[in-house]
Amino acid sequence: MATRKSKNNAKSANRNPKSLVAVLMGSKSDWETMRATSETLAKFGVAHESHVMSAHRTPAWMSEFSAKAEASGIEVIIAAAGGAAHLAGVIAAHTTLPVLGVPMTSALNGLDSLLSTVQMPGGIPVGTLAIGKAGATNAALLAIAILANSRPELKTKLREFREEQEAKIRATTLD
Ligand code: RP5
Repeated sequence: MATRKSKNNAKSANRNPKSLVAVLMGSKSDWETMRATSETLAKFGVAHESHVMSAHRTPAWMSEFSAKAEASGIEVIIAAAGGAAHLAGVIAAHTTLPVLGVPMTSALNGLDSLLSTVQMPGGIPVGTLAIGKAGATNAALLAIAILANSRPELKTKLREFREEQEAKIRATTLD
């Protein structure tokens, strides 16, 4: 018990009191993909924190973190998992904050992760993004869009980002 407590305290030290978004993932193996979430949030200047946190390997910590997230200033939780991907759904059960799920690629090419994340029974929503890196990037953009409802500066940055994408496509030439 003492060991578990000291581990949790060590994890608490990694908390950023300014975080608006928590990026959680079931395994370090998800980080290669979820780095895109963190990088996108950073590009928009959104304070966030990323943790490996598992619904089945650290259930107590996951429950505590998600139950206390809102009180600690978090406004959106992004949860990524692969396989029998219950992380986002279980987190959503502990909070009324918006929870965005990102299905990781897996032994079944992410289809198991997608269905496990997206098929929440009515009542406890998880906004589910695409499998893999596209979903990781879009989870950050959707979190930013949620935050932008009350932050005009973020809305401006989002509009500029859309304009950049449009300019790139319009400038595209083919051989
Ligand atoms: C899930 O199982 C994780 O989210 C990860 O996508 C998958 C495999 O985990 P590892 O075996 O790589 O730790 O819990």
